[in-house]
Amino acid sequence: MIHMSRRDIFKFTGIAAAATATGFAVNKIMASPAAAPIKKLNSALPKALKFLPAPPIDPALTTPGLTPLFTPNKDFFRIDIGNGIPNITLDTWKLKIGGLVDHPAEFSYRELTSRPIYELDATIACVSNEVGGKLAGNARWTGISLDDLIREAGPTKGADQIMSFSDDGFSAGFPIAALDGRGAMIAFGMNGDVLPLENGYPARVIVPGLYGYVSATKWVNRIDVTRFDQQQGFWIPRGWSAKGPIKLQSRIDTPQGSGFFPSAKPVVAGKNVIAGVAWSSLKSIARVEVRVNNDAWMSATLGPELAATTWRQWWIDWNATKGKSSITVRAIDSSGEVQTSNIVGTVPNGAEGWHTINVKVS
Ligand SMILES: Nc1nc2c(c(=O)[nH]1)N[C@H]1C(S)=C(S)[C@@H](COP(=O)(O)O)O[C@H]1N2
Ligand SMILES: [Mo]
Repeated sequence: MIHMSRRDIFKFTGIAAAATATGFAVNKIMASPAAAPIKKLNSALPKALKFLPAPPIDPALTTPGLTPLFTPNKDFFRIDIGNGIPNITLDTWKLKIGGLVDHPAEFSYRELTSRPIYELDATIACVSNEVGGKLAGNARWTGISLDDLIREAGPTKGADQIMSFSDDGFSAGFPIAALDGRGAMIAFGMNGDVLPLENGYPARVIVPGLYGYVSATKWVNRIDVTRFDQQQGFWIPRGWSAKGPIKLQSRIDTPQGSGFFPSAKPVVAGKNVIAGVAWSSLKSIARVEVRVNNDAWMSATLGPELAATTWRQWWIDWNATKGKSSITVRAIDSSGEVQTSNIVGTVPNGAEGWHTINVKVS
């Protein structure tokens, strides 16, 4: 199993993304034919039939350093296998549904977007996210029901996997059992805008509760109903698990640990706030606990819950005393599962362990 390849690719992608941010790669993308329909579409995100309620006031507005409830599209993490963004023109783009089905089908963008559209709040995460890492984001997605599309296609007996494909060479497979009403969708929109090119324009798969590498195909153009024992998604032969439910994780956003961030904002003795986010697969975050040094665990205040499958912000006051302190967080889900302290690496199915930061208080 080649574990490093994924990591290397991510590094590469990170560099590519950074280059984009500085404008280096942007010209190339903008010059491609795909750029034209993007502009046209930006004013024409199909309207949802079913809107979610307006989001609550974001606690991040009053807690400096806390991750926003919704991740702005421009700040959303980005993970690609490094083959670039397929050159897609909306007029010719099609989504094909096939494989082990009675009624294979093919849809144009117009056909897909004239189906009932709804909104979904979901946090997506990368299996490569280290404990305390930033490879997770929360968005209000706009799209159509994947459950319905596949039901209409009529999976044949024995089929157990939904495989999606894109022209960059990526593919991802997840259990057909996840089409259980949790809201799996073909998404066209993200946080009120047409999907950004980087995040899968014109359409991507979103399945709440599953890591991106098994589900969240961007620039999707084909979905096959298959079997796990016959077909594998891109990352599976490269050392990653065939099944990838998101693990229970929590992260401290503020203060910043002095180890990771040499330039971390200094912590001044006295009243401070410790804050961050916590998320799980399909269960609500019921409690978040924080421990300073070897003191007792304290329960943090939880932010609003958008859905069981979105992250939850948390925060707690901290009266910091001069010297070095270590701060640890752990989450407890609605079934009572306590995030484990056992340290597990990202390979093969996601990191485990508590996020601890060390801060110097002066
Ligand atoms: N076509 C395509 N889709 C993809 C990928 C990819 O490399 N190519 N990466 C996947 C992985 S590993 C993750 S974690 C998510 C990340 O989605 P984002 O880049 O929108 O954050 O996209 C998934 N979909
Ligand atoms: Mo990922």
